[in-house]
Amino acid sequence: MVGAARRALGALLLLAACTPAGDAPAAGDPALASEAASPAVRDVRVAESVNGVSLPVYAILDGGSTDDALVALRPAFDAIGSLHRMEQGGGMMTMRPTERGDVPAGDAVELRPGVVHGMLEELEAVPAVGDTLTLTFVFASGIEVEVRAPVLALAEIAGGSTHAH
Ligand SMILES: [Cu+2]
Repeated sequence: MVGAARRALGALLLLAACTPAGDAPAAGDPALASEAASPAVRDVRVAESVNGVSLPVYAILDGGSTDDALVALRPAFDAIGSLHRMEQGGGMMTMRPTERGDVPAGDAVELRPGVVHGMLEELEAVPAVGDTLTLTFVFASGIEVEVRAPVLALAEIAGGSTHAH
């Protein structure tokens, strides 16, 4: 029953996340983009690894004055950063790498498991709770935002949804 409820919740979250996406226009003229208020990154948190292999990245992305998209997550340490998205397929929610997470102008987008989220994999050393990681969020417009993010216990992260690959 718990599993079914969790899957149903996942489907709702997916719908909520997909509704505003639509056709995001490609990044415009760089000259215009430089005048626009850039997207901002806040509240970045990394969850402890539950499988000893990967760590999901949570954040809130505030859209700037033009539509943009998160296209990469670059760790400042020896690891691979990627973006993941939940997809409905054959009655199951599955996790897939994705190229981008849309960040519409003036909108706040939450990155977390269940919807689009970041993932750190192939780490030389798996960070522990209490560590601080430096990550760069790369946007389609070319804007890069470097942040320092704490590694938190799952219980400390809102929702506390477990996430294993
Ligand atoms: Cu994932």
